Amino acid sequence: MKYFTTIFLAITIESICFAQNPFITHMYTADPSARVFNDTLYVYPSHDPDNADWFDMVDWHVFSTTDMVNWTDHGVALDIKDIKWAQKYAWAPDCIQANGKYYFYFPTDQFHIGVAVSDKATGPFIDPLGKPLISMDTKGVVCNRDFIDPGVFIDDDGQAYLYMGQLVVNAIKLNKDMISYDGNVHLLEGTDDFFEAAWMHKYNGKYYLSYVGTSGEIKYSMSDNPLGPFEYKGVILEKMNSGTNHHSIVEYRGQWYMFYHNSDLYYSKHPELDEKFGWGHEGSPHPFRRSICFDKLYYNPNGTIQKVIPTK
Ligand code: FUB
Repeated sequence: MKYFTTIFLAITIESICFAQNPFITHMYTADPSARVFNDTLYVYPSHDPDNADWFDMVDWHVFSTTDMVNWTDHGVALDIKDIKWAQKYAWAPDCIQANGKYYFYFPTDQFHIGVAVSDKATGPFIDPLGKPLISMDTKGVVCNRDFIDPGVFIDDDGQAYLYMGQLVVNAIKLNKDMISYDGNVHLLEGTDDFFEAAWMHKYNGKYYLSYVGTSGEIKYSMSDNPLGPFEYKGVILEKMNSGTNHHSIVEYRGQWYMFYHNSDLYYSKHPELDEKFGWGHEGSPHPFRRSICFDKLYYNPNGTIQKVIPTK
């Protein structure tokens, strides 16, 4: 009995300590790319406008924490109006540290991927190229839907990779300058029902390509090589109530986390149905006013990933 009471208390304390979701509540956010720079955890999400009825996002904010409880909103780090070649759709970004700078990769217009640079993790980020880094019509790219969702990864040997695309994972090897690439586009094999949101991370020498499948779950495949071929391993997170999902996986101070989004913030503010579209209750998700969440992620001894249990 004492044993079960101890387990129950441990689970209860864990749930209370991590009853943090959604963790940004003053604005709608989605597509969280979490990164650790200099012992601070930063999150680079999309920003869904308060009155959004479509993915009509115009800017990107940066958030940070050092305790996974208190979050700082550093404000707008980049605005679509400051990218002269882009028209619209400030969708899912990512950011990485290299060469003593921070490189912010972002999609626009549903078919371009750009890069902007800053001396600080929180921006402001400046577009150094004056043009996209790569686009849907670039030689070698395969994309018959949107060309979106850049996810960046730097391997232990210093080689940087950028993954992107919808329905097909396109990957490029970035040059040392992080704002150009070697000219080749690689198409990754070994996903199951890949839709979007490719995210690469490494654990115990293995490469983990996680992504959103066409049915909305977050799935993953593993390989011994960052360009594959990969082997499908399973589902990490079941479909959320937000229509889309988009995640990242990161280690911070010895604990692994998965970041993702749902529509719980909208539900908490609007228990009634949205008159125009009928969104606003559990069975009818609001796809354009999303909220970012995180939960702990655990590996099995053989390196496979345990399913993440979303906390409220
Ligand atoms: O936020 C706009 C789009 O929705 C993202 O690019 C996708 O990953 C999905 O979350």
